[in-house]
Amino acid sequence: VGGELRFSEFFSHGAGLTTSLDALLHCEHSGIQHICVVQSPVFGRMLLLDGMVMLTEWDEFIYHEMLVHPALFLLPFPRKVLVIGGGDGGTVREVLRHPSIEHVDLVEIDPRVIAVAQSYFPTVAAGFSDPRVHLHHADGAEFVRSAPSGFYDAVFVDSTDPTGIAESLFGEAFYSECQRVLHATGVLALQSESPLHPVYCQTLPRVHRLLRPLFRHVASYLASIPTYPTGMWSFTLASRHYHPLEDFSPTDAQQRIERLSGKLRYYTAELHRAAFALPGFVQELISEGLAQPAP
Ligand code: AG3
Repeated sequence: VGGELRFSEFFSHGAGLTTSLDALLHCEHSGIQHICVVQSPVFGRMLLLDGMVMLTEWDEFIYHEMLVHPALFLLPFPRKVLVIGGGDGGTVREVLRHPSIEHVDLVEIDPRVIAVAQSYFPTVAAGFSDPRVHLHHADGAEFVRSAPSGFYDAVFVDSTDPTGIAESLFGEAFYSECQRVLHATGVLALQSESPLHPVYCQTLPRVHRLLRPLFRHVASYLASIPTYPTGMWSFTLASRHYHPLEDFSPTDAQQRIERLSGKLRYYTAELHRAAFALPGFVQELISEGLAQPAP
């Protein structure tokens, strides 16, 4: 329609997400990637990196709560956390809700993402001013290589898709460094793309193949994130010590949820268990991937 602003992200052959836009608020090339902020009538402000939706004001709570809380409620007393990527601050915001947290390292390769999030998404980037948070402008894969062994209780990988700058964050060497920097009872949680995506559905089985030799327990769970490609999103949790369901106490989690700072909108103690129940095709995707020889 004449002059109307629109945004689309296609995951395949013209299939994907489209919205009209009220405004284009910010656009730049940071030297690493295109960073844009647009305003949509339903999704609110949207953060786009190279034309891909990283978050929207409307549904970011789902992604950030589900990346963080299944792992942190599995740990009885999480204190030290590493976040790789996540320059918008949403993951850090969720981590800081837990009163036991003492130290958070955030490693973001593109400082412009942090700056743009601070100006346009103040409620998402809220945690950056907290004294427990330490920002590092570095490549995540390089940062973990030089981090001390056994230091972190939890590591979160809040990456973009497994291509370009984020590719190393889906590799064997990176995962083995993540395991090394984690305490023996620590937990790794990462976003593992959509099991319905025509190309990136292979990320989930690949992640299992790479993590199984490193961690005793590896399990994935799902959440619906309507503004991400296909709307169905997977996360994967790995630990040498804790089983994501057998070692999870819903009554303990419920008591801790009541003591969190702020109110959760998606994650509940019941949902923790429910999210790990995988549809048949996702179970098959993972087990077929495990049957294949390592790439
Ligand atoms: N991490 C990006 C998820 C991948 C979305 N992919 C896409 N739109 N093609 C989100 C960062 C939020 N902290």
